[in-house]
Amino acid sequence: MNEEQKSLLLESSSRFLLSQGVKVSYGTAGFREDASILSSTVYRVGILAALRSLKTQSVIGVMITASHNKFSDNGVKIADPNGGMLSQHWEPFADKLANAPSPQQLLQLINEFVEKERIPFDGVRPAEILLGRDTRPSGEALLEAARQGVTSIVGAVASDMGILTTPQLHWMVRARNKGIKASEQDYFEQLTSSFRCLMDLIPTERKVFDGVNDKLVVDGANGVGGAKLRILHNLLNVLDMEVRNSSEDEGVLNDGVGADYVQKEKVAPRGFGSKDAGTRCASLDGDADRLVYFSVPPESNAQIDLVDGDKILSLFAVFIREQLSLLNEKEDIKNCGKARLGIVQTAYANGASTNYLKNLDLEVNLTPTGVKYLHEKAAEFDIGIYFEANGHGTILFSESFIEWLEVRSNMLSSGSKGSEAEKAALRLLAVSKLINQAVGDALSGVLLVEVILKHMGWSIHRWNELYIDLPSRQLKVKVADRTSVVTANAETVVVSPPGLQEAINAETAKYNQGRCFVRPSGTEDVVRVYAEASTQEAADTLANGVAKLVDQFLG
Ligand code: NG1
Ligand code: ZN
Repeated sequence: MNEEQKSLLLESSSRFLLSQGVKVSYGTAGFREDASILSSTVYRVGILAALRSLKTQSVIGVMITASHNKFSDNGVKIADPNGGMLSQHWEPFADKLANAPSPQQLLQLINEFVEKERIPFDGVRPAEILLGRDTRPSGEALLEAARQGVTSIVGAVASDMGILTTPQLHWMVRARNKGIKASEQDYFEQLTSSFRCLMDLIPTERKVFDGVNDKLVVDGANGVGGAKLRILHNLLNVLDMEVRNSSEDEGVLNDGVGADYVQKEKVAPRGFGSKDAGTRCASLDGDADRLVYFSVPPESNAQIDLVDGDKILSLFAVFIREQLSLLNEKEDIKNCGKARLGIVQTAYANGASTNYLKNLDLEVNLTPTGVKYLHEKAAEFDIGIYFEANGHGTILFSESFIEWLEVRSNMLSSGSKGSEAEKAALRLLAVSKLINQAVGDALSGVLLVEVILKHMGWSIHRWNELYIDLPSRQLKVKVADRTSVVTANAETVVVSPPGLQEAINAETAKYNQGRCFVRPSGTEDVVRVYAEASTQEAADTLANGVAKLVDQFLG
C-alpha cells in the first residue's frame, strides 16, 4: 500500500471509531447487533469487501440486514464472487478488522493482511462493490458507512443497488461476475420466464386444478420480501396470490410475523386466523432468504400445520428425482440421467424427513448449521438440494450438468417433438434458472413450490402428508459464555464442557424416539437446545431437562 492509501485509511477510519467496550463477532452469517453500535463494523466490512474484490478481481456484495432479528437490530452480510457467503478463510480477518481498537491498529492489520494475501494494489482492476439493504430505518446510514469503507480503498467503486432482498443482492453479484445482465429487472425477468416455462411443461392431464386449493396467501414479515413478491405477482399475472404483512403495510418488521416466528412458535403470523382455515399459506423472513408454508386449522388457538424447510426440500427432491428417472428411461442418455443427486441437511432437520429421504434411496448428508456449510456440501453434486429446517435452502446445479441439459433442450426447441426425457431436461433447466444458485431465496422458492404442487396436482395437505414430523421443541438458554460449548460431528455431540454430552445422553435415553443436541448460536448470545421425541409432551420435557443441564454446566 502506498502513502496515499495509508493516509486515506487513517483519515476515514477516524470518523468511524469503535465504541468503548464493544466486541462484535462474525457469526453464522456475518455481523449482527443492535443497529446503534454497528456503524464502525459496517464501515470496516466495506474495507474488507473492497480488499476481497481486489484479491478476487471480481465484484463483491455487501448487504445491510439483520434478517429475522428484531427491528432495532441490524447487520451485514458479504457476498463472494460466486454469490455465496464470504469465504470462511477470510472470517478471522473480518473479526479482527471489526474489533481493531484504533485507526493505527486498523491500518497495521490491513497492511499485514494485504501483504500476507498478496492483494494487488496495482490499479489494474479497481475494486467494485454492490451495496444493498433491507427496509430497516437504520439501513440508510449503515449503507453510507459501508460506502465510506469501500471508498477508503483508492479507486474502489461502490454502487448502491437500493432496497433489496438478501438473495436478490447475492444473485446480482453472481450475475455480474458471470458477465450476464444483473439488474433487479433482469432478476424478475429470469424468475418469471423460467416459472412460465415450468407451467407450460405441466402434463396436460394434470392441468385441471380443483380451484379450492388454488389460492396462496403469503406473510411478508412486514419486510422487503412482501413488497418484492407483489411486484413478481403483478408481472406473472397467473397466480392466485395475496401478500399480507409487506413493508408497505402497517406493522413492525418480524414482530409476531415472518418465517422464523411461524417455524419456531408454530403459530399463525399476525393478520392470519381462522378465516384462512384450509388455505395454503406461506411466510418469508425479514430479508426473504427463508420460506415456510403452513395452513391454519379451523379451530382458533390450535397450532398451525407447519410445512417447514425439510418438507420443501422433500417436495423438491421428489420432483427432481421424477425428472431424473424420466431422463434415465432413454437408453442413450442413461449416464446423465444418473446424475449424482445429493441432499444436505443439518441436525435441526426433523428425523422423520431424514428417514423419508433415505427411504427414497437418496444420499443424505449432515453439516453444521449455517448456509455456508450446506452450500459447500451441496456444490459437490450434479444436483445438490440443501435446506435448513427453518426454510433457508436452494438447489444447486453443476456447470457441467447444466451444459448437458442445454444441449438436450436446444434439440427440443429446434423442432423435435418432445419426448418425456426431453421435457424432463427442459424442466430441470428451468428449475436451475428459477431457483437462486447463489443462496436460499424465498421468492424463487415460492414460485418453485407453487409450480411443483400444480405439476403434482397436490394440495398443501397432500404435500404435508409426505411424512409426519416427529414432535420437536427448540429452546434458548442464556449462559455466561456460549463459546464454552464446543461441538463435533455436525454439532450433534458436545465435546466441551466435559460431562455435558454424557448427561444429555442419559436424559435422552429416557424417551421413546428421543434425540437431542445443544450448540452455541452464531447469531444470538444463547445456547440452543433441540429435542425430538414420539410425543410433543415428551419433546418438551426432554428439551426442558437438557436446558437445565446446560444451565447447570454453564450457568
Ligand atoms: P444460529 O443463531 O447460529 O442458530 C440461525 C439459524 C441458522 C441460520 C442463521 C443465519 C436456527 C436454529 N439457526 O443461526 O439456521 O439461518 O441463523 O440467519 O434456526
Ligand atoms: Zn434471513
